[in-house]
Amino acid sequence: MESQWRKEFQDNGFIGPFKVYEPEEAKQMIASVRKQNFNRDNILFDNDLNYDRHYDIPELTNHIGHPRIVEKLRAIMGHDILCWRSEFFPKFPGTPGTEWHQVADYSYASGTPQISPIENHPDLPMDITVWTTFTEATVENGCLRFMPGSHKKKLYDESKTTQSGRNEEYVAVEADTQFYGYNFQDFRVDERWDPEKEKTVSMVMQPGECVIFTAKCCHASHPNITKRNTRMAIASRYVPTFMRVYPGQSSFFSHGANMELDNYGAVLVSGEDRYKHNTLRDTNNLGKAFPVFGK
Ligand SMILES: O=C(O)CCC(=O)C(=O)O
Repeated sequence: MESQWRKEFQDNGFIGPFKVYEPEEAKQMIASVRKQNFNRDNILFDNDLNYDRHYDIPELTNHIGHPRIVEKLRAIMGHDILCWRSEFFPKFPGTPGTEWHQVADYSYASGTPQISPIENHPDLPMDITVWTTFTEATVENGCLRFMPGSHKKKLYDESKTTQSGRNEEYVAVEADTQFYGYNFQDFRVDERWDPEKEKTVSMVMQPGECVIFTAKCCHASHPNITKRNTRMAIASRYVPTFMRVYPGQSSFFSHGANMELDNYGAVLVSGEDRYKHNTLRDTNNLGKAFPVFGK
């Protein structure tokens, strides 16, 4: 099974969907997360972006290290794994689809890489996203789309300059652009290239399922054309321990918000950290321990 996951991931750039939670459990979980979202007392980054709520919402403290997620990550990225970020991805009725994008080091956000390798491991992905939906994700309410195999080509260049998003004041999510304040098409290597002409896959998913992908695989989502059916997902992002997270940075800017890194630490969800070049946290902001696979 492990080698099958690895092969499929290497070929396509994504695998799934996989069940993490029963649908009913997922729906209850997201109802509780949404309620706790209003309590900002123990939040890590006090802004509207909802990055890294695994530090103050206990369900998400457990979610990022869920054994059904980590067993698959171990198959494709080795055993020493850090969770370096989580993000909320709601898609509300009537909102546009997320535009096609391809991300290697997240420098599109401010011009500075947010992750960087200290060693060359061509066989291992440098960053993996696990996107778990807590509602149905359908073509009508905005499920994800992938371009199989596109992680092997550089179709977007994050180091290009852009007029939108970078260092701008807060831009309400999805107000103006289809990439949360940025125009990702500005980063296309070939400005004549039209992603809609490529072969794509729509990832229809049940509540409680996850899809695992490298952000180097071009991905997007459909618009939510429903009247009252919100799609709600949480992405958790992982790197092997040889990656440096926010290298040399005490804060970073992304999607209109500034994040101070004073209390930030990546979370070891599996294996060991032999490198010690990242600050780690083993408890959340409520003093609860993060789960580590097999312990
Ligand atoms: O949820 C979406 O629409 C986009 C998600 C995404 O781009 C990501 O998780 O990297």
